[in-house]
Amino acid sequence: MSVFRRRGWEIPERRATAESVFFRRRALLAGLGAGVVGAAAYYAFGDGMSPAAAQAQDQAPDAVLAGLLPAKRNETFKLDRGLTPEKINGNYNNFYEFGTSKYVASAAQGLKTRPWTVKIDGLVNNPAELDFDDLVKKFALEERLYRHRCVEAWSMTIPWTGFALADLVKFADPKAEATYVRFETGVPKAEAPGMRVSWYPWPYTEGLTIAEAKNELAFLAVGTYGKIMPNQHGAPIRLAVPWKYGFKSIKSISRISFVDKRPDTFWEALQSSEYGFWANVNPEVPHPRWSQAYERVLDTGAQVPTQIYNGYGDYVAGLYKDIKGEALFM
Ligand SMILES: Nc1nc2c(c(=O)[nH]1)N[C@H]1C(S)=C(S)[C@@H](COP(=O)(O)O)O[C@H]1N2
Ligand SMILES: [Mo]
Repeated sequence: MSVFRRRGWEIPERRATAESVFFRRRALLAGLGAGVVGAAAYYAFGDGMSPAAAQAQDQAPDAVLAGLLPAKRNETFKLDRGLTPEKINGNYNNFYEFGTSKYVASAAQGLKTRPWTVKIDGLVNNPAELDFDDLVKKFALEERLYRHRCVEAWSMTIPWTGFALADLVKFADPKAEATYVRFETGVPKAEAPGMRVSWYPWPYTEGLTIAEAKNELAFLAVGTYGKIMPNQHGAPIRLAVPWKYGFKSIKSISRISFVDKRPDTFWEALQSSEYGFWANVNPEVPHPRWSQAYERVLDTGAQVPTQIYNGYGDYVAGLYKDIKGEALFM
């Protein structure tokens, strides 16, 4: 367990991530050096939970989900490398609501994931507001081994347990006018020290086209390594769209809206010249500040060539063949 959480700008340079560099630059630009320290003086988190709430959380474990796990592996999805060890993946995360470093696992334990409501709304015939435990019972859970490629050029492999986003789209029964799906993170500010940093466009949001959402690769994950998903990976429910850069895979979702306009996304709102709506992985299109040709594999540290669509072109390349004049790879 990490007891000492460094602030982004204290990370040794070899570990500093592109996103933390960006964070620091924003702080300087905003002239908020002192404010950043203030905003980051949240390390004594945990003060927000009343004894009653803490007790309620103890008494409301993830019993429903636990009863559905482990789910059978869907062998369709093969990896070209080994699985990243659970301990490595669970201690190297990106979850800005809990801070900008990669060591947010212990801060994320302050997130209460029960009760948790997921709202399905917008241009659908079947709007719903479902308790997570009711939602998860409606769908057939399976395990899939996926690669994950962060825009910062590190990657992992992970066994997700969850269900196809396409199944939820079917359940929502979108109207013909619905062309996009918008996702919103439901982490409350009181439980998320990182959200005190006020210049980020909270809440974290993401979006897909309807066609992307119906693609068989798009997955809603509720578990990892055959178990209930740890908070730091985005409990109780997060997206996994492995052909896109990692920031598209939004965590701790509380609202899924079917809309007729391209939704704003957190990273695009923050820096549209660097992080776009499409964000499909492509080794030949560099990020404005670094190459995307290679990726550092978590655990082994090996530098391996990145693949177009992160190796999932057979599934998704067809989605983009008729789209012209769009920045599909940033
Ligand atoms: N709500 C929310 N979702 C998020 C993020 C975040 O900061 N907040 N970070 C994204 C990024 S950049 C990555 S690489 C992945 C990391 O997932 P992991 O921590 O499970 O590896 O989550 C994505 N989803
Ligand atoms: Mo990322």
